[in-house]
Amino acid sequence: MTTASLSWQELENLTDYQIDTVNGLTNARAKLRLFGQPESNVRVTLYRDRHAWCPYCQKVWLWLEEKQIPYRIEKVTMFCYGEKENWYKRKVPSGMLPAIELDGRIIKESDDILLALEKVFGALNQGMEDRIVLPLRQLERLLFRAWCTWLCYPAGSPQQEQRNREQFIGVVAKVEEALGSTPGAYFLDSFGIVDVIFTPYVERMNASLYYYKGYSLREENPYLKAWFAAMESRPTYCGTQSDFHTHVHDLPPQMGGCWENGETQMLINKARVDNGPWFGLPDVTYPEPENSRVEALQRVIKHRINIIRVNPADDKLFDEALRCALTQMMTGEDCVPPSGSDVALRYLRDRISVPRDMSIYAAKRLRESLEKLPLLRAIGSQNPSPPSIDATKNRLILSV
Ligand SMILES: N[C@@H](CCC(=O)N[C@@H](CS)C(=O)NCC(=O)O)C(=O)O
Repeated sequence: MTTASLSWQELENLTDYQIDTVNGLTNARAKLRLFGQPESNVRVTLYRDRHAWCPYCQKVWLWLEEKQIPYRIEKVTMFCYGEKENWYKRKVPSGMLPAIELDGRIIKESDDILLALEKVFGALNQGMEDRIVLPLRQLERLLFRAWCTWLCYPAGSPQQEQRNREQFIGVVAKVEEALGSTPGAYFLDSFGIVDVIFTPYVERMNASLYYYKGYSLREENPYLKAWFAAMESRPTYCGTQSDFHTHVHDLPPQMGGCWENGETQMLINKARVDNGPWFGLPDVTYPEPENSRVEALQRVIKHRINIIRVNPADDKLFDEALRCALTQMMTGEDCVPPSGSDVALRYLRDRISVPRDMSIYAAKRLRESLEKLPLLRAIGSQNPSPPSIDATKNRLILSV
């Protein structure tokens, strides 16, 4: 059944989504986190990237959230997305992220930050320099290097590509062994610092290898699969978690390139991450929360003026198409968008950034509706294939 698009007012009436950014669950929008404590308890400011993308920032972010240390958040632009703020360069001349200010003292380098935080607030179950932690930290760096070698350099020959793959999988076997040697799903007997250290890059490895190499880290390794599921049982991790679509298009400008291997499975995975269906991808496995649609709707409504302004399409045309997509998302009824709006809808589809703009399931719902409309229009069209994504422009929209 097809329906007419709802007005903005009618759409607004369909969402009551709101979160407590300060005292509620982990979220990417907060500028202050108190965990129920008075603001006078704040001793830490975390400087992290505006896009909630930086892996080293995620490590410190997750630690602060797990320990429930009250802190402020200052967001800084990364070099590849714009001008670094002068006020930040005065504090940290290199402009590198993350940094913290702890009792007025600036500390850089994520490991030094965690060491300094541990000294003041105590360890997150285990200390960074505990005898049992150090070899696992080294293993994380080994895995990181094997991943970079496979993903970020052209192999030159199929034999080299195969060697790089085997080298990575060899280190993954060591990670599986470490995970398998403890009674639970985490790296040590209980959740702790080692899980925080592995999280940022293992999440990015899972996304990038699925897309660029056709290799599903999470599905092919039982202990890592259980570890991901255990991490997803923690609201702290879920608040920082990104999706495949965001990661695979954010990584190349950060890493200096990611190399596809062109294999059949890789091509299938790539098409799916870019064009959907996004539900069922191994980027998330906990059940979809009931409020994912109302969250997506609220986030778009809040930023709709900016979203329409930056879209290359005519404002009036895109306004109508966007309301159509939101109507479809909320009512489940097909709403045929105005002709000529396909590129505009996909432009937005490719710029939703998780978790910066919204949570992982809200983004899937929104992407699905933005993609469904061009497909409706494409029935009978001669050229329904979507435009390719320019990763360097895969930025900015909803965040303020
Ligand atoms: N060794 C540093 C690495 C930090 C790092 O590489 N940060 C990147 C972002 S992930 C950065 O600040 N790049 C500068 C920029 O993009 O503005 C640490 O552990 O903190």
